Amino acid sequence: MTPCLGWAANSPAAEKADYTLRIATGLVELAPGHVVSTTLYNDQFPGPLLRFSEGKRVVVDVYNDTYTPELVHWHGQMIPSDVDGAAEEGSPYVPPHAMRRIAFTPKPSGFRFYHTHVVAGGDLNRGIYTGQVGPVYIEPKDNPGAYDREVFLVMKEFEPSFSRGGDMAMDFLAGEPIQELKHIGKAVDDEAKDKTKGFEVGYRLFSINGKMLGHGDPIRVRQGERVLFHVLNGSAGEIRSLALPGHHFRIVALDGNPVPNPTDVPFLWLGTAERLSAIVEMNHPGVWVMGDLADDDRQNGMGIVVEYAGQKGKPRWVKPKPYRWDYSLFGETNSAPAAPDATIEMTIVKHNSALKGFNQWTLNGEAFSMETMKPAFTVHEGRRYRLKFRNASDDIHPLHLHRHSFELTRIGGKPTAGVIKDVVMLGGFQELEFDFVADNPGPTLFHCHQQLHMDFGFMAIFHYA
Ligand SMILES: [Cu+2]
Repeated sequence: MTPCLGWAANSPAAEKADYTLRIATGLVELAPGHVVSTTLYNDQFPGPLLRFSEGKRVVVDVYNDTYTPELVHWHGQMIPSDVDGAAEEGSPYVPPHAMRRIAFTPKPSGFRFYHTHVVAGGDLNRGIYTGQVGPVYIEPKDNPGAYDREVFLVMKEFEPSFSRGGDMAMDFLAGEPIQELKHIGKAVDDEAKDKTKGFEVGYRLFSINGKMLGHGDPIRVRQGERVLFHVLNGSAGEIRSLALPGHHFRIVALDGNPVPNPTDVPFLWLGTAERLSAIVEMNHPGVWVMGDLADDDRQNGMGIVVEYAGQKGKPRWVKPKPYRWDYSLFGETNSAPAAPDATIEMTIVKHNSALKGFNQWTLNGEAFSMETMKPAFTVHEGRRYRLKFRNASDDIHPLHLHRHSFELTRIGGKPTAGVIKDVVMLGGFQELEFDFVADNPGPTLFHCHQQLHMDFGFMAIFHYA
């Protein structure tokens, strides 16, 4: 018999909760002239940093003080479906003005996070458009600790609105577009009745740890210090970059999982919901803007000041030279991944403006239906599956698999091994392959983490036979 690790109840049991999360509307003072009203965890943004210990069971009471049902998803953890926090997997909602107690055994160790998992659709006051995002750190059983201290950074936009067309960076991923995928995309565009592009979401205000650039405390460092940054892209749909002029980032973990080949990069790229852990050796004294490469976004708040001890003056920004973000850099150089037992192919297609001005997304010709929640794929426990994604759209998709980690096996046209993640960016008109082992029975959601994509078709359920 499988031990039951997760359980849920509507009334508090005799046991005391280890953590309490309270979902309610509140204010975030991003800067003195910019106080936003949104839904928060424990009246703060980001939500409190929850430090769990790997393998030590936790009890969390989730209070919902709003008027709508909510869900807290434990992103990147291998826990049962009923506590994972996705309605599509059968997790119960936390009803309005009610409490739900959940318990689970956190794993694996590393940098994870929690966030709401409700459908926002066209409502920009729902889902991850709100402030319902918080970091989780699961302490490993043993910690190598080759750094002096840790700093957690949550990158997040506020004040969303719809527009036609976006301005997101699209050409920074390694690999080239595939002609056949371009042809599929073009054929779909040509057949569409509506030729206009669907809505995209833009933002007015940007922040790191809930403060616009220049308005929070600077990160104060000393020369020679090694700082381990844990960076989370807590956006509902934006891709973020982060540079610290004159410094390199040594990538040590992706989505909380140590990489086989820690490598220096000039700056970071993070798709929606991705996490990066990187060590920066503070060897270039000054007062610096650590910020996003997108000038508008940085000027509207997406940055934080790094100040060396004894240094004064206006924070300086220097735009770094562009380079291609290549996940395979961090992978094994001399070994191949294990062979899969089966391969599942998914072709991703965008139907411009097909749903009242919103783009509709299909996987192998089918848009996910919230009404039927029909599982799309069946897996057998213990088997290894290779998922092959073919993106017939020009958008970058941060692909996310719940309750399992996956190993990248091919990306940007290159084979790789050993990079373990739970979100990965798939480039426009590109292909990508990852493997996962079906080792956590229960309904398992797969979706694009771009809220606008997942809400309009880009989801599927894996069901264990
Ligand atoms: Cu997407």
